[in-house]
Amino acid sequence: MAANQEEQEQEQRRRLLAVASRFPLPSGCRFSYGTAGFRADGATMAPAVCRAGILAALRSVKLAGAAVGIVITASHNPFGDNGVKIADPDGGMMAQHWEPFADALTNAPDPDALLQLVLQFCRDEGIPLGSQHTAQVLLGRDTRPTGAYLLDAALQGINAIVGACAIDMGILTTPQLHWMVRSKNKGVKASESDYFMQLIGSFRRMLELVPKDKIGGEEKLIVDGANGIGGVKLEQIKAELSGLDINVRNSGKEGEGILNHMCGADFVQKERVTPHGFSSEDVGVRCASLDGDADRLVYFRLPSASDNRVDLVDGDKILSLFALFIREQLDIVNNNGGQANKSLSARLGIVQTAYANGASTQFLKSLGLEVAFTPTGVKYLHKRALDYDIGIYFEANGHGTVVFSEDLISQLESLSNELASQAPTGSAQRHAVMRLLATSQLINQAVGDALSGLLLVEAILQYKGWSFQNWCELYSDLPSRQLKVKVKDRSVIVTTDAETKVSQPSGLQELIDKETANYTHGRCFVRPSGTEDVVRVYAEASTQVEADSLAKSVAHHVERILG
Ligand code: 16G
Ligand code: MG
Repeated sequence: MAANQEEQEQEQRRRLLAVASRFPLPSGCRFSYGTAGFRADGATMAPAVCRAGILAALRSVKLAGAAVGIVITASHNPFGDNGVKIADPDGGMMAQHWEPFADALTNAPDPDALLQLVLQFCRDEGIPLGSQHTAQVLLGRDTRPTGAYLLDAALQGINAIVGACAIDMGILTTPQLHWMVRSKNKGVKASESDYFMQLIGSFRRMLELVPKDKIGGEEKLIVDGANGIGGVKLEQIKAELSGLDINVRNSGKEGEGILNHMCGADFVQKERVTPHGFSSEDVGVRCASLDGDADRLVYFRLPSASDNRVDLVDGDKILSLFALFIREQLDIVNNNGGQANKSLSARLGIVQTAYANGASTQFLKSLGLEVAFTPTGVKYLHKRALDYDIGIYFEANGHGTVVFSEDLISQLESLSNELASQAPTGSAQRHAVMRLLATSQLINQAVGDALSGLLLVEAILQYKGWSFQNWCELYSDLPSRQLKVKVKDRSVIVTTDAETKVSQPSGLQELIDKETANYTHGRCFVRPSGTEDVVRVYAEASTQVEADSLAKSVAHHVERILG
């Protein structure tokens, strides 16, 4: 072994031991890389965040120096919590097969155990530790008070890997950081102003393509920013968005309220009431709500001044609007009144989870669309959506996006060029192609992004000349109920078929089937939560009373069997 290489390996060991002793794991502390990374009380997170820094740098070394991302946020969770998750070079979630190592690394009890784990893992994975290599990690954090201190822990973790370079991208929404990682690895401009320019520019192009007879709809929109980073960013870009009058509430400014407290997409979707900062003066106005790190989006409207209950448009209905629009554009491209001489072969697919309201699935199927199901969690939905030329996925909670295959984008680009020379015959077709291209630019294809999703919703509503009411009327949600059951050990429940069936403990699925059979349009499933120590029960039926009663009786069975 060359003397230089040996020195570097020693240096590598020394750095890992040193950083691990600076961030000891408090005794009794255990972290698990769940559906959304590591999450806990912000004050206890430094050891986990430091180790996530080591992990991200190793991931980048493994992937030949491609940029990897770290986001420090606890999303919709309370202000005192914090968390960390890693973005892979394509801007998506870290590959799942690294999660067991993430857990082991984070729970390594002492510096020597940590060093041995890293060395063993690097041998197993063929990671050239300590020799000539590079690694780069982009970091972003939200507005939480523990953010700066945790950022420092992450930087120390990254710098513990020889050759790694950390780039602090600042205070960002989660999807901005994912977008930057993706862009950087594609070799395109990846700064925050590039992100803003892409959103603003493609939104403008979408509005330019609105048919003239549709112009002049409901331009006013009130946005609940959850007192988080999404509100701050929206304030920054709203002046540049002509054709839309946005008023941001819970914008994160001093004195407006507490992050995620009585506001935000999670609150509105679960409680179905207006967030803090809204009043009877807002009756009838179209409103949207972001979560604390702006990767979830829901819409709502206050129908009457007599109470604060809202009409909710959740992720399922956002998905339905996107699917309808994209399907329509593809039809124009391929049909164009029978005159089409160029056509596009595009497989359009929808991905949902068991939480999707049954009425939305039925609506999508009635459009002739293929609907696939995956377990809960963005990493599963996103991966499945990549199987299509255009894959649209959403969770009911408002997290989702649209992904386009590279092949389809190049087909669209060449079709757009060809049709340009055939105007005016090709113009309707060409406009549809341009709308699809603008959509692929406007939507954040790395991950669900409330800001880009909101602009796409607004552009589509204007294109269709639709009011909020028209959108609500796409279909009527089936009444549903969600319950949580506290049990001794939630891992006893094992599910299959995208969480729609229980395979263990035996006998439970038969009981669920028996209860469900008592209700018209009854549907019910149970699953262990990935983020809380509870079992979740979801039930749907044709009336609210029936949905409540189905959920309650199944929850009783779960309680009795798992105690
Ligand atoms: C996390 C997931 C979200 C999922 C939720 C389910 C990401 C980025 N977030 O927030 O997709 O809906 O967990 O929580 O993947 P649960 O397992 O407690 O029901
Ligand atoms: Mg979030």
